[in-house]
Amino acid sequence: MKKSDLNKLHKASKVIHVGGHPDKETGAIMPPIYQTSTYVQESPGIHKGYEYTRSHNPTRTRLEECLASLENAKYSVVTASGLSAAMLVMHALPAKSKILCGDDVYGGTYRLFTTVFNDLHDFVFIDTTDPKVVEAAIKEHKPKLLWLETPTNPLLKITDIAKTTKIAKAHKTLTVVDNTFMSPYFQNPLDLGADIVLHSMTKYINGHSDVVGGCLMLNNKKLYEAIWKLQNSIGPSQSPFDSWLVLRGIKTLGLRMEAHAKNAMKVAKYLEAHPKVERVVYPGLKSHPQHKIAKKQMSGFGGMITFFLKGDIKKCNKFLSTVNMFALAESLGGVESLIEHPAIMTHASVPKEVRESIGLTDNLIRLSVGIENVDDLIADLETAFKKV
Ligand code: P1T
Repeated sequence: MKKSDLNKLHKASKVIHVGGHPDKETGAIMPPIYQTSTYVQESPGIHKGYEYTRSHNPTRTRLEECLASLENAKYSVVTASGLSAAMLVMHALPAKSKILCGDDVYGGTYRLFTTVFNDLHDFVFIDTTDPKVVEAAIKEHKPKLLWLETPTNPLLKITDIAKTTKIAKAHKTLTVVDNTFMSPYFQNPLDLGADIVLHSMTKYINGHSDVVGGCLMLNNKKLYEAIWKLQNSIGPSQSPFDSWLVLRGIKTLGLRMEAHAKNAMKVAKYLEAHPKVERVVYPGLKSHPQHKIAKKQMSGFGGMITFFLKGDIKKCNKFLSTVNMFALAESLGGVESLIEHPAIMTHASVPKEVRESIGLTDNLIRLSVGIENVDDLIADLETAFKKV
């Protein structure tokens, strides 16, 4: 198929056909893993577009094409992890840039910004769910960049991407959206005005908890070239085998996301009705403070649920070590269900007083609802509730 025709396909077809063309040399329907570090040149500088795998690799190129088409982007850079994708964005900014960042982001992102890049840039953390707060902060700080995670990890707060990027654009502030929790299947921030979309491919995009990877998608050629040069100079490129695994995993993205969302809605409703639960946060519930915005900018509500157990950290520990089918582990977005305690696990690098100021308390439990039979998942939670 022609590239222009491929881009017109629905997402469920794009994940299979963009970057999924048969191998030209052999007709192999599955992409070869170009497990090579270098490429033979005809004469110095004359080659087939590939010189060295840190710079480019044909297996990774296929994945980049697929991802770009899913986010309606012209360009895509596939990296060795979600955090190395974030690192490239940080290096692409002039030193001493002011950066406004959402106050609830993945703990590793918070650690990257407040430790590794703290001397290079100047970070201000704000609640991005209120456009008025964003506008006031942009006017006060005149930032180069606004960093949004929506929904956030782990509080699932939602920022109105269209409204917020409009404000940022009016002040010449670039916006990055970490779209990991929605995957490109349920949300496309570039269409809503964002300049860069970031994903941890470790999560839904790969979907099988067997790869660490990240990616950036964007439409600005100059910015893309700057980011690609950084990737080539610093070296956090994804290995051909890992790119191949993601190409394999991404084929079922649509099916998986629909199943995650369907299960999560049932689990969220079950939790909301449970007497031992203080509060449930799921974008699909009417009780979610930004449910209307979620409906407007997302085509599904995803598979992540956060809930507050009635009781203290001891009760949480008991609950977390009693569940069986929900595996107690960091990460999310795989076919299997996971459960974790952000204060002790994924967000331990966020100081306790900062966690508590944003409502990330010790009785908060995060679920990544998998695609198993939902009755089995609910039965597992019920057994654990009976023990606390
Ligand atoms: O783990 P890595 O591929 O480097 O991605 C980092 C990252 C970036 N953005 C978001 C929203 C994330 O959730 C993550 C990684 N998160 C976990 C490992 C976790 O359990 O929340």
